[in-house]
Amino acid sequence: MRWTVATLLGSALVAHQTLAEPELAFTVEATRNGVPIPKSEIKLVPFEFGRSRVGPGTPSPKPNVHRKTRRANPTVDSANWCGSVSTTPSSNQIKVIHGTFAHPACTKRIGQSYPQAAANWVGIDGDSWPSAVLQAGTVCKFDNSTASVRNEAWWQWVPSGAYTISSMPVAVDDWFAITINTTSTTAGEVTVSNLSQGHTYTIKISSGPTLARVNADWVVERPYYGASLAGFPSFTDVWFDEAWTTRTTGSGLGLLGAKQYQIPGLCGSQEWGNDMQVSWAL
Ligand SMILES: *[C@@H]1O[C@H](CO)[C@@H](O)[C@H](O)[C@H]1NC(C)=O
Ligand SMILES: *[C@@H]1O[C@H](CO)[C@@H](O)[C@H](O)[C@H]1NC(C)=O
Ligand SMILES: CC(=O)N[C@H]1CO[C@H](CO)[C@@H](O)[C@@H]1O
Repeated sequence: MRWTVATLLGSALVAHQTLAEPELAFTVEATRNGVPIPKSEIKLVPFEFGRSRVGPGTPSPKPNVHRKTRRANPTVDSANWCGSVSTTPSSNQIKVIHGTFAHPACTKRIGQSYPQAAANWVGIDGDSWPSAVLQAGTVCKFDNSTASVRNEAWWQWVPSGAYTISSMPVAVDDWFAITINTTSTTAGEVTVSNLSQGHTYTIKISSGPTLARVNADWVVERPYYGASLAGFPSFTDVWFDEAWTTRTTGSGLGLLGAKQYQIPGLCGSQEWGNDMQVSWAL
């Protein structure tokens, strides 16, 4: 199955009037326990994320007293990202990034507006390279004050629109593995797997917005819907494990010493060796 901006993004374009939609061409394959899922059963739908690059924030002048850092990582406040970013020089780019996490249980947060959403993802760029982000993960959403939670898998190559992988069911505590394997700054393969159940979706993108491949991201995000930030729900701690990258030369990047983004009053993260905990209570 093959979609292009012209065929699939028609409705997304309406929701993303503030964003240019560069050419995005991709195909999708899926398996369950190694057996191909028929193309007729593979469903992706545009999802109204706005942008996922990191929002405005200022460097924290001093450590947040509420953040029980195991390591003395640099911290930065953000409007929308909670988690870790490791950065590599442009002379030694990231090729593959990987991470695992369990999809959290989300609950509506009193005092936050609707929709509320929290997105857990692994991705490349969006920090020191703000022009593009290639990312994939899961999200919990409360559409409005009466709707119950929806848990979904998704991927996005910002600034193109996001896609919900609506045929991939997601349940609380399901373990997900994300691998993004770029073959160039404009092409790559995104793999989203529910480890125990054996669902694997592979999205092969032959053309996307240009990455710099300098930021490795493991993030829980307060997404934008159109131009507005979603409300941010509460969620059980998200632990990113098996965090690694490969690079053009030498060893890859992990979480050690990574910059920690936090959303003041809404969530924080801390590194524990090469694992990272994101908590709404930090
Ligand atoms: C909120 O949810 C209710 C019930 O599901 C629905 O009827 C209504 O249209 C929704 N409102 C908005 C603004 O999405
Ligand atoms: C990434 O893709 C390349 C080229 O297809 C392949 O040789 C390599 O094994 C892949 N790496 C991972 C970690 O999937
Ligand atoms: C949707 C789906 O297939 N979910 C499965 C993911 O893996 C867990 C085990 O961790 C299963 O319980 C889920 O059914």
